[in-house]
Formats: sequence, structure tokens, C-alpha cells
Amino acid sequence: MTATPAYDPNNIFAKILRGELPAHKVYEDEKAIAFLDIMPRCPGHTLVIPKAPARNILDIAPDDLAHVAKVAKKVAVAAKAAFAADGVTVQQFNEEAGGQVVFHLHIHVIPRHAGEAMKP
Ligand code: DGP
Repeated sequence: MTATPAYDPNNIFAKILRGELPAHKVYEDEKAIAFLDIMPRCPGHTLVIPKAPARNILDIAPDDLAHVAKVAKKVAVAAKAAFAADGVTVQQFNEEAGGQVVFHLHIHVIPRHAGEAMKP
């Protein structure tokens, strides 16, 4: 088993949080933001992230995780309506072996239409 590395403040989402990189923000509060994924797997693919410096589910404080989950629910409801979707896929990856590419915790919220394939 590999030890979980420390949080890297130079990851892309930390730069978005600091305003050093642009993002199309769709939601913000005191503890989280949501913005459109740059490589959407379906139209409306949104990422929800905590403002706290958490690498993934393995190191995030439980209260920060609870908040980001609440925001993911708001975004799911809003995105389903905005994109007239039939359903919503919610995904979250942890560490390279778990499919994570950007090492700041994020929840994928992906509006889905019946019969429409999701890009890999
Ligand atoms: P993953 O770590 O595997 O859960 O996926 C990372 C996601 O982040 C992937 O869907 C693409 C997205 N992404 C990567 N770089 C950027 C970026 O600079 N801006 C935005 N908006 N999304 C990004």
C-alpha cells in the first residue's frame, strides 16, 4: 500500500481557486466553488471543489466533505433542469490508482440524457 502524498498547492484547481487560472464558475459560497469541466464528458459536466486544501477523500476533513456533497446536490438539481436531462452521474476519484488526475478533491456532476453515451 502506498502512503497518501501531501497536498500540492500548485495543482490546477488550487490555481483556479486563487484566480491564477480562468474557469467558468457556476456556483460559489464561502467553502466551495463549482465550475465547468474543460473536457466535458457530456454537456453541462461540472466539477464541485472545496476551498479547503484537500487532496481527495482520504485527507479531507469530514465537515468539508459534507459541505462539498451538499453543493454537489444543488449543482445536480440545477444542471438536470438547465440541460433538460433525464438523470445525473456523480463521480469522484481518489489517487492515481483510483482514476484521479487532478489532486484537489473534486466531485464530477454530469447531466445525462436517455440513450446518450458518456465520453470516456
Ligand atoms: P479526475 O482527476 O480524473 O477526476 O479528472 C480531472 C478532471 O478535471 C477532468 O475531467 C478534466 C478536468 N480538468 C483538468 N484540467 C482542467 C482545467 O484546467 N480546467 C477545468 N475547468 N477542468 C480541468
